[in-house]
Amino acid sequence: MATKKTTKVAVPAVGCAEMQQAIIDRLHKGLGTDKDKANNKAWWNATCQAVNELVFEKLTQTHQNHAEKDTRAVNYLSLEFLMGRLLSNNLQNLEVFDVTQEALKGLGKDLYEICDEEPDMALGNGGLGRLAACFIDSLATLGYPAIGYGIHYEHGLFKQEFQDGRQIERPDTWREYGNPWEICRPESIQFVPLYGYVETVYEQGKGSRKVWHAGQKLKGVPWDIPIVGYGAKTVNILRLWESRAHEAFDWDVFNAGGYVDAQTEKSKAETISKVLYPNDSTDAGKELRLIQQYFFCACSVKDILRRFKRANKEEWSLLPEKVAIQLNDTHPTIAIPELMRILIDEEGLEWPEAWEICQNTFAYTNHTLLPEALEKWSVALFEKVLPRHLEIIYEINSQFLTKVVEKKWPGDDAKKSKLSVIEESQPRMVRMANLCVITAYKVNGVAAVHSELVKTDLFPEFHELFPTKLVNVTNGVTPRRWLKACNPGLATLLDESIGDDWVLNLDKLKEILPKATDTAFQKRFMDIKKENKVAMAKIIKEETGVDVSVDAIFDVQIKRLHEYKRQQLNLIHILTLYKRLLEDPDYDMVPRVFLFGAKAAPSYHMAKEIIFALNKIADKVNNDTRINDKLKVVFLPNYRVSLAEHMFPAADVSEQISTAGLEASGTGNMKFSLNGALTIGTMDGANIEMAEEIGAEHMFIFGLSVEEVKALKADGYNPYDYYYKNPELKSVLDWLDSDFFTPSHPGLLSDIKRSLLEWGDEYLCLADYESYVNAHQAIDTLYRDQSAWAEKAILNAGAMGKFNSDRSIEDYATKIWNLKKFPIA
Ligand code: 26V
Repeated sequence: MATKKTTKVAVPAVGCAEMQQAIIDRLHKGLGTDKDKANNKAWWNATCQAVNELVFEKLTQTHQNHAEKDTRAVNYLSLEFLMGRLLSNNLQNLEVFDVTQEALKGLGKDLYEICDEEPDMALGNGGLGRLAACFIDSLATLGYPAIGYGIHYEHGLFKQEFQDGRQIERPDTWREYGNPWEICRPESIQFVPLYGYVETVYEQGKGSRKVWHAGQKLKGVPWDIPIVGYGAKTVNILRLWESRAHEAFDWDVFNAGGYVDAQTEKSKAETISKVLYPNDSTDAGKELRLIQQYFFCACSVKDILRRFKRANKEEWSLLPEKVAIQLNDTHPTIAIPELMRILIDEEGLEWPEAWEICQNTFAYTNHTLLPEALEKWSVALFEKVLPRHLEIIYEINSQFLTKVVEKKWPGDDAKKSKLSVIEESQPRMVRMANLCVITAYKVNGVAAVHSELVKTDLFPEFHELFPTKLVNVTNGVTPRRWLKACNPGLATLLDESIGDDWVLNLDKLKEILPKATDTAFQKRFMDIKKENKVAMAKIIKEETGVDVSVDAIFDVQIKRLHEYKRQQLNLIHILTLYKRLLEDPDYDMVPRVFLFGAKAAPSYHMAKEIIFALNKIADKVNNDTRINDKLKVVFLPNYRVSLAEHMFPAADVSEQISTAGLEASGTGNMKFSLNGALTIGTMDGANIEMAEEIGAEHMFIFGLSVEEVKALKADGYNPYDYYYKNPELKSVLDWLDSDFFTPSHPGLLSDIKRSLLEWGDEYLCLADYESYVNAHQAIDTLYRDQSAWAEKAILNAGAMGKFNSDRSIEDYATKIWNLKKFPIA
């Protein structure tokens, strides 16, 4: 095979001996231990500290560079940053991975084992949080001035265990023993008012002004996590706020003899940043979650304004030139009335000027069309917790309805009530998405089809009012983590074949397309996949005790558990295969391993039932000697970023099977293809754009399109039509009522059948079933021809250039942020 010379040799900032010395030094001077006594955790900690010495220098340089040039920066406000582990990523991005591996090897340590000691930073639920993490990697890599703002949760997303197949949630304790990556910045502490009342103060000659007398104050302590761009030309920060009690308040109570009361106040205050909400469930906690949102927005806005004032004094009209604030979903919407409040109540601006500034500062990303996912807060709760903000929201709304809506649709009360920030329901509610769309200068969806649906279905009237406001920025993933770091075998093959600059320019991957039919390249590609499957099989054995053959097709569905993502459709297909095997032991199929990873929101009953059913089916299938190991089902517990890093590279088949129109984008779909898996998927979210890039003929596309879904729903969908028409479907659904999978407990899996029949099958699983089964048959047929399979796998990976988060960030920078690069070197 012709190999290309690498275009760039990474020049490590340190040599092997130097790195060894740095690690040993940190063991001695940082941790008070030595190489003979230290356990792997201590080695991990010492290695992180050694890496930090390189990081902090770059961090300071970046900071000075941005301050000197008074650069425009983007502030990415997000309740979630699903970072995963940082050591291996930082080593990669500093281009010292190999040298550190060598250094540790010389000290008798394996770098991969050391990296495995790191707890995941699981400060997010799923796609939205991981996207934020990919974006801050890309922002730093591209040299853009940017800060990520979020919450320093004490407990990230819960740890998932299974007990008798059922999900049990345990607290996540990622920083129980400290975290070497974070730096506390007491010099940038902020104070956040809450509760209380608003007084209107009249001043002679000046008119009136509002004074908010808060009933409580929280202290926000910032923790900075350096974000190292690839090549280390920029190190930005992720600033996470931790809530503490305001000492002054504590001391008053304390001095009055109320030590115990003071402790209660303290622990109440600390509750605010205690735990990440599993926010994809409908009954997310109310008051605490609102306070969380306000707490982090208030700290962040104050921090942004402090920096602005340092460079620009009180030239407030310059704010939109210097500052862009991106709202990651509606969760940080409260930053809008907070900025208005500060400009008007504290800085003395008049309403029109403050409103102009706000409208030119905020942009908002929508991540879902699901109506139940659009945030609303009761007016009464707002009034209690944030009385001044409610007044401001009323005023924004009133001006919008009278000046904008009334002008466009005079006398049309229906339009007003639909577009109003206040929903006149019982109880009255504040609609956060409406406030975002009214204020933001740009609103974006996250994939082409999603952004179109935002215009046509979600906000059609807003689109009429503001025809240039709604735009698309298709999501992407960072190739540093999701290819270079997690799949070193494939990364090396790429380096050797097309040079190593694909890491920064993923479009380069298309240079492998001509090699798709090259048998030697195919063999290397498939050998790497096999090695990754061997590694995954080992993890499966360790985690679940199940033996799987690496000659089987690894068919993987990893994502949050939600009915719209349709893990239950995958389940009924598995039952179909199992039934065929039981009815005909010679049934001809390529052995298949179905792998799942998913957490269900703790209060989401059906999602938990689906996990339970899959685990019960797995028990039965994996121990059934009649089927000759042709079928295995494995549900890996505690799906998380670090597990995903093993699963994407080992997958043959990627399940992207949401009901068309419901998955805003998906980003796992991109990670799979990038690592050479073939997609079985609906024409939904980013799958559609992937099909454009790859060629739909190199994917297994099935099911109803967005238009067909709409038409079927409009016609009145009846799942029984499909149940009675397809005897195989009927028999697998009826199977769920038996005690076959839950011996002597019939009916334990019946809710799944009920949801698909009696309860109306909201997500159209039965309508798509036949087409899904056929697509799986096509997978089976293709896999028998390993060369044809390899060809398609290579065509998939080679076509992923577009789905680089660097491209997404360049799109944001040009279409929304108007941001310039300022790398330090
Ligand atoms: C929230 C809720 C809350 C109420 C119950 C149902 C439900 C379902 C989903 C959600 C999550 C909404 C926000 C979100 O995580 N969206 C994801 O964002 C990803 C990054 O843009 C995108 O790839 C996923 O398609 C999208 O689901």
